[in-house]
Amino acid sequence: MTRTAPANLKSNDQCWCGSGRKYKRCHKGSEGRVRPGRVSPMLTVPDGIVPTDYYLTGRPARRDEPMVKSPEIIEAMRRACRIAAEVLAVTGEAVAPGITTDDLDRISHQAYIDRGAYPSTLNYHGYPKSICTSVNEVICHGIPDDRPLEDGDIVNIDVTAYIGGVHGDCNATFLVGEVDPESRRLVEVTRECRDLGIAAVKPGRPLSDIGRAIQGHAEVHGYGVVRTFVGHGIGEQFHLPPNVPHYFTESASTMMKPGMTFTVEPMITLGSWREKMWDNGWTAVTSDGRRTAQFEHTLVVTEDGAEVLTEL
Ligand code: EYF
Ligand code: CO
Ligand code: CO
Repeated sequence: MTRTAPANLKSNDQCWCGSGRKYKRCHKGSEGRVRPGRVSPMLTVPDGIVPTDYYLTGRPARRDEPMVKSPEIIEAMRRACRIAAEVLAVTGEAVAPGITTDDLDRISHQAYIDRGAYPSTLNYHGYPKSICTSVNEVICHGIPDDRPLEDGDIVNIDVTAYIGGVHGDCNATFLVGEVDPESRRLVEVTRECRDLGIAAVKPGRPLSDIGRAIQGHAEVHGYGVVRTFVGHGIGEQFHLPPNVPHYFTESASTMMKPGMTFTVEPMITLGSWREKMWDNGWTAVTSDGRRTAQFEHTLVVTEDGAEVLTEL
């Protein structure tokens, strides 16, 4: 199927995509953008895997959980985070033109199971897949579907593993074939933003130091920082306090303490940092259709900085 308009197509002509609608009411202005594809049925996990409390219901139970974790929980998180990092590496190795994001989901699903872990996103608030795959202008929560990756795309793969009663969360943006220099630079600087954010982690300092470091580096390069989606506390639950903004705000006044575990996962944009949502209710894309990239680690605050738990 062609993905572009014939050069002489007029606004009131029938759209090239076969929808039967006028071109101006259908694809005009959105050529080259990612569109939702077909989503395959939800996968299951075998009996040997200990699932989360939401596997069957889609509703995580909310429990009180301290931001500062016990040494036992931190040790369990080291294992969950290592597995998440391995699943990310295995899935990332499969990225190539022609593979669908649904194929990547199946590869990751098997990789979690091979390591005894449950894919934390599976049925989390009803989310239907074992990873998120966010292509080009998709900021986050792209649902794997039947769209084949194209030469020149960038794709973020977000992996979270649940094992031993705790979660580990990480993501990376991968290049598909030959990628243009502007997108390659975006991906490189986004990784630097994540790493500068982590370098700002210090006990006795406010969480706002992290966003200050990230926003400063992004803006030097003329990039935007997404505000709606933030890093999060993580442990026995996938998401819990504190929120970790990737832009500077005085409201991020929680002081970092040794034993706190949270993610740093900046989403950096070539253009506008504002998002809009797809009709599927999950997927956020940039409001201007320009590309965006993301990198994520889970870390624990130490006596003098941070220990990154999702590094291989
Ligand atoms: C209820 C979801 C719920 N949320 C966060 C749930 O932290 C994450 N990545 O680093 C992360 C991943 C996922 C996630 C996957 C699914 N969800 C998403 C969007 C809307 C929503 O409403
Ligand atoms: Co993640
Ligand atoms: Co996360």
